Amino acid sequence: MPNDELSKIVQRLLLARHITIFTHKRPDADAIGSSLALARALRTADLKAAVVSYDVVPSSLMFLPEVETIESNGIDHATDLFVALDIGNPTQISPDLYEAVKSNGAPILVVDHHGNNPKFGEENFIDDERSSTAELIFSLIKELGVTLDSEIATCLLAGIIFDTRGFSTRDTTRKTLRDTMTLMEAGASLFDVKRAYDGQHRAEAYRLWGRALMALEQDRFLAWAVITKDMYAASTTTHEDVTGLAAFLLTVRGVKTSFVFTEKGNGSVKVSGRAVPNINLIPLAETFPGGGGHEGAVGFELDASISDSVEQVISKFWSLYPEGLSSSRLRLSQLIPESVSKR
Ligand SMILES: [Mn+2]
Repeated sequence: MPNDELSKIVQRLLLARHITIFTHKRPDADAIGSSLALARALRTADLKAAVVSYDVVPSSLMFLPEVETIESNGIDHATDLFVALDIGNPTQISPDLYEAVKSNGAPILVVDHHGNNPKFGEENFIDDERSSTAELIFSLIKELGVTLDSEIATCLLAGIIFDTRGFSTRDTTRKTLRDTMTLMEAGASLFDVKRAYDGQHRAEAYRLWGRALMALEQDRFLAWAVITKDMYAASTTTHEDVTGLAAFLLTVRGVKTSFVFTEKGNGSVKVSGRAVPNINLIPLAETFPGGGGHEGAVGFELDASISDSVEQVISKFWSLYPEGLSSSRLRLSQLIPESVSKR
């Protein structure tokens, strides 16, 4: 029962003298929002707590209260308890950070909502039916007996809104919406957080998306796009600017699954996959190195050329998943007027 796990976690937190919270590499709003909310709640309960991230916090998350308190220069020696948040697998932790955690040696408590979590903590509060780690941290903060303030509420609401893509994922439940209402009553602004969600990308990111979308491919209910090294190099984009394109491809009419292939500097190819409810991409992701995530949102890498990667992933996809209703193959790039597609 998750509730037994929850009370064990709370007991451990109450007995700790210095708690350090960390999350996955390339942290997102759920990772950072949940961490900041928990740290503030623990401090409200007169416990000593810090958030550490060796990775840069995306500029789009700078609106989060107390984001400036996140430490990037190592773990406090006094740490006697770690909390690992939103980490579906230890491979998603920055190697330097994980080494520092292990050499410190303090126990790790895991709070997460990824279904394939190997439970790598001494205690594990994991519920893959929750939309976000923020929902779990909300339960934890209630169990701690800490009253919500607008800062905690804003951080938790950010986790919920970003991870549910604005309340549009299957795991957005009535509980998610009830939590949202409670967070709004505590002072979080749905409008401000949703504006931050919608405003994640710079113009430069959309220019890159535009180049990728010019060559968008569709086969039945599958759509994919490619970002080559050259496209990447031609702009000043970063990983942060590519995030969101795969989810955007799901908005193409009739599309149920999407992939974005990004060619990296070292020659490997990073793949982001997104799917609508009832298509579980985890089995596909797990056939490739570093593969994992949620049913509808996975990532993995291939050590192959971009065209080989596309070929491998697409053929693997059709071998694992039933075909769609329509069998007609449509290349969207053929629909783009020549004068436009040559630009
Ligand atoms: Mn999450």
